[in-house]
Amino acid sequence: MKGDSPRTIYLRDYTPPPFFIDRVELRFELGEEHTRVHAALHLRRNGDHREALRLDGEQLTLIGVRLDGLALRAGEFAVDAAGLTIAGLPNAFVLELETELRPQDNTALEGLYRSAGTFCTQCEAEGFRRITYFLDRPDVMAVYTTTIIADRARYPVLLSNGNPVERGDLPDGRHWVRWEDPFPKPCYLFALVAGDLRCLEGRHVTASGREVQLRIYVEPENIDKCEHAMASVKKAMAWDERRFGLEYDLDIYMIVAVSDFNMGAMENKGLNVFNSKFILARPETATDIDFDNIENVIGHEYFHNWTGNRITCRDWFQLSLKEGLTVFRDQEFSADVGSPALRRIQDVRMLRAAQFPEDAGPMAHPVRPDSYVEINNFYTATVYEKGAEVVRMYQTLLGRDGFRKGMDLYFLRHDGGAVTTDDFRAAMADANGEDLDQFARWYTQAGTPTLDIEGAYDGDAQTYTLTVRQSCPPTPGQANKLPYLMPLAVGLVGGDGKDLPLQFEGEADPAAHGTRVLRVTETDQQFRFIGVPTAPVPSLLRGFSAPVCLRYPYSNSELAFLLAHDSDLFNRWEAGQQLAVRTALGLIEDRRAGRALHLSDELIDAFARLLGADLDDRALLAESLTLPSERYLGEQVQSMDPAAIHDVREFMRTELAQRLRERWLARYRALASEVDYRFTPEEVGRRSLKNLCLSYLVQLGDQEAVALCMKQLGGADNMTDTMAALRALNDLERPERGRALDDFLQRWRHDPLVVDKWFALQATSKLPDTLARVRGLLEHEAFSLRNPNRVRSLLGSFSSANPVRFHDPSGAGYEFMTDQVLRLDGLNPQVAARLLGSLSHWRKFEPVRAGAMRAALQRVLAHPGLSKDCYEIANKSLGG
Ligand code: B3K
Ligand code: ZN
Repeated sequence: MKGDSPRTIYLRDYTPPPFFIDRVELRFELGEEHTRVHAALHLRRNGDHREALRLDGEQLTLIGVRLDGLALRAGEFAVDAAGLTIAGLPNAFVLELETELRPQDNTALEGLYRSAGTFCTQCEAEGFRRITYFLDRPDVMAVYTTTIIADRARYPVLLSNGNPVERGDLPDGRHWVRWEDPFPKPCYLFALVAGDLRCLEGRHVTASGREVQLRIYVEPENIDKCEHAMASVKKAMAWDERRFGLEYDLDIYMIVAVSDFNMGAMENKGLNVFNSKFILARPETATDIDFDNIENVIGHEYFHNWTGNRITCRDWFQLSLKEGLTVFRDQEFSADVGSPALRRIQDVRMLRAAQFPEDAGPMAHPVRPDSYVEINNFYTATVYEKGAEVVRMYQTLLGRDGFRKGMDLYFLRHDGGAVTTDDFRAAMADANGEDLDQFARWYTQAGTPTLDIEGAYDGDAQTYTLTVRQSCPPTPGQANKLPYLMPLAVGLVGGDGKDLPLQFEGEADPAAHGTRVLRVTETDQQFRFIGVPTAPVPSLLRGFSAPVCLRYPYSNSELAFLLAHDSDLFNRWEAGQQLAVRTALGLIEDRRAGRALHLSDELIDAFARLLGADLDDRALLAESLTLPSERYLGEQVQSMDPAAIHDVREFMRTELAQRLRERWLARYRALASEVDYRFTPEEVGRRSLKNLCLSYLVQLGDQEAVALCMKQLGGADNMTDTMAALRALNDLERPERGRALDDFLQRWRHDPLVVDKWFALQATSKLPDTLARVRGLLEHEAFSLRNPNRVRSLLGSFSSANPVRFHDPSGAGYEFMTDQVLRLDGLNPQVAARLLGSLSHWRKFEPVRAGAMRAALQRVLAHPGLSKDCYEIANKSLGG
């Protein structure tokens, strides 16, 4: 970093905008060399202050400024690298700005840029200031009219937010279209797209009978890959009407898929722009997971129309107001249209893999952060996934109906506004007559709380007492935490495996058998149940009712019991995971002490029982038979040695494979099917269990298992089975591996999303020479640092999904990644900063690796011209 350190922005400094912009008229002249933007901003002073107007603007060439029609001269305004200042303005006026841009050189993919031949925009969080000078903050909301002028042949499709109102041709071969968006919006929701695109059309009739045109725009060769996306849009629209009474509000809903995109997708009003990865799918090119992700991301962006667009954030500290809430909504959507337990398990896996480490590391921040250097660094698992857990807790505390009442009041009060997480909490509290003041700590305190629970049965009194203690570790800048208000869902499981009645002292009747939500508010609290006939096994934190770490002194046999009987399917899965974690930690200790490794019968018996039982939910069964990830296991130890964790997990898999070989094989054979691909929960479950069996079988590396893989590879009519076979081969040092990868590339080299899979496979191979191969792949003709998907598939997969190779004790993986981060930082700081995040947890590692990671971070920090994105990650990781 050279010069001054970038400035920190604080929530406590928030002040309302000194000016409002009520109306914006934009005219874009898109060109191959230069793009001209003409903006007419209708401004109004907020209050009677005399402050100068300060507009944000970056990387713009200013051509001219006019005030109420009159051109301003050089001395009448001041321009610097971050914006434009004009003093002595009237109270209401029209400011016209002419700027020039070079979208073709925009490699940061913020503002207006080009992806393949298409012009597109990404304005959240602060990209609009790269289009024109503006009050680039979400609490400034305006109505927009946008005219796009471009060459008719190259750019037949010209799109912006709202409805098309006029169009025409120009004599020079160009044409133009004018769009009007009647809904006031912050500039981060502005979007423009111009290109040669094909469109899949559909329609949706809302519950109240309005017809909405649905249009998915893609590059011509992808038009046959949009059916699933279209079906997902319709499903999402109908669900939001059913569950929340929310209808779409414009006549057209458009989605555009582009191949160069920094993240997943963007909810621009009426014109969502998507990473093509979350739109394009055919069974031959996309896996079940891809199909599932498409449905979720489409749901997510669509749901933003109400939670994000109609009601937006006052400032970027409130990001979770829209993101946490919208993630919660997309989780509920896919739970309702699929399997609730499955989705919950997947979400909790993800929370523990990504958010818990974040909360325990140097970047830990509250769901509502109180400061940032670069807001793009705060689109985090904490703001999104923990934020969703916080919203879920309202629902668990208030009940589904109470939560819906809170949502209704939130829309009633704030539709059209830019508000805060406190406003959301107030709506939930007021609609239910509840005091939720203490709940605010979920927004202000960082760190993952721990619940230490003990249970005591008194056979004479027939009571069962739970003692619950909560604590939360210190995080950067927050040494002491106050107790949280949290819902603790519990059940008591009797000896016969059935739930016992749950009755508190002083209650006339027992509540129905099943689950009760306890309200935890104190550091130390007791809950006594009466009328408990036999000593129960407690089932705690059912459905993962709060985002905490739970500690309860279960015996292994109690865990096995819950795994077999718990009526709460989430906790059934969780019991198996805890049994596996415990086993793994014991083995890690044995390995460290030089003892021979031996896998206990308890885990093998539990797996054998699972494999024997014919549960009809095969997807859930596959989840239960999947060991906790290396990353999650790593979080459970003090001084992490990724090689030890890898060896132990592999040892467990090999033992399970060997000891249960016949069962895996029988299941695999029974699940193989000749029917054509269908994306239904049953079929997805069948494939996931079948492919898990295959992965265990291949763990043994024998000829028979390899033959099964080759057969599956040869016969597969879908990418799910193809990838499963390739993934199984991918860790084997055998000639079949190389041949299969070559054939795969040969067959799919024309399809970028499939080529991404080819890169990712190689980056995640456990073979010892993986780093050398990854290095070699940087030179592959299909690799480009300019395409974020490609970068994520090669470099992101290597650093985040291949711990044993990335964390090579030599430090070579860190050196390599540092070089790539610094190269990328000059092109695309946002994506570079994400990659750099793989080094930030250095303190968690054993001393040799920790030292090498730290040195790598120091090298980044010392780099001349470092972006503020990477500066913030490196600096905070080092404790600055
Ligand atoms: N709101 C966008 C994320 C924008 C990220 C900017 N760096 C996508 C989403 O959460 O729906
Ligand atoms: Zn979102």
